[in-house]
Amino acid sequence: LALDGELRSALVNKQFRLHYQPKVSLIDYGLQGFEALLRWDNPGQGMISPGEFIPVAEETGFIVPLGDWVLDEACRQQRVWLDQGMNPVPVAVNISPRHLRHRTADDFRRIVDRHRLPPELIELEITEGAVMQDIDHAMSVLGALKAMGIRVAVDDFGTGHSSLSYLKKLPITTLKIDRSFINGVPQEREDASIVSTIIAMADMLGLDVVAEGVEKTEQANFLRHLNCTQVQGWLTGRPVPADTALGLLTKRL
Ligand code: G
Ligand code: G
Ligand code: NA
Ligand code: MN
Repeated sequence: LALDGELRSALVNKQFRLHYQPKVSLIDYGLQGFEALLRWDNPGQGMISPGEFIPVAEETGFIVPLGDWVLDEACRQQRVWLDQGMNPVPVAVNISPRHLRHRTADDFRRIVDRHRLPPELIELEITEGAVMQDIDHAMSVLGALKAMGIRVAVDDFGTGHSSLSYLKKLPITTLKIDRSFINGVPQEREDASIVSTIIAMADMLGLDVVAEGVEKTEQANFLRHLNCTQVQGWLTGRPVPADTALGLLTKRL
């Protein structure tokens, strides 16, 4: 594939960037964390969205070095913010299914350690589908990550048919409710029921819950009513470059 070669050159030529989208508290709108989102700053075509190249990278295997770069870059940025005296919040990176299959918890840990970061300041977002694809590997990697203190979120929750018996055993810290459900809230009765059930279940399992794709005030109000603690979406902040994200952080006292 021609695109695979272009992606490999883009990595060598330092054309990838991370943007950071805030996760905020529904209680006081305070900053709770960032999700790092990949962008390709293509000299001819401008910023290219990962939706256009992640599937190819996943297919060719380039996602493994690219995913390592994403984690390394997020850790490097987190270290810069700490050194600037900022009050830290966890930074989450997306780990694709193939990347997860090809790496161990120690591989991820080495990258975090290279930047001398407290592990709880890094979170890995793993899709429900990736976990279910290879349950045994996922269980062992997530278990080891949890023992190290690295946070783990299940992304796009509700779309990947995970069995509740696995969910109970999965060593994770957070559920992220897929934005397809948030989209219909509060009008669509089915979506409202699903969202309220996921929030109640997360609470019973002792997990944090983040609602993704929140665009409207009515959605935030509905979620607050259900005691959902965190939201991420255009309502509370779009993905922004690191220098803009810095403005959302506060200085340590
Ligand atoms: O930002 P945007 O909506 O264009 O992202 C499209 C998709 O790409 C989303 O599903 C998002 O999770 C995924 N994505 C964004 N950044 C990364 C990344 O660094 N690694 C992986 N594996 N997926 C990413
Ligand atoms: O698959 P994942 O959940 O990681 O997807 C994250 C993607 O969702 C990001 O690329 C981001 O650009 C996009 N996104 C974030 N907030 C919103 C939102 O409020 N509405 C929509 N439509 N997309 C969003
Ligand atoms: Na994600
Ligand atoms: Mn998601």
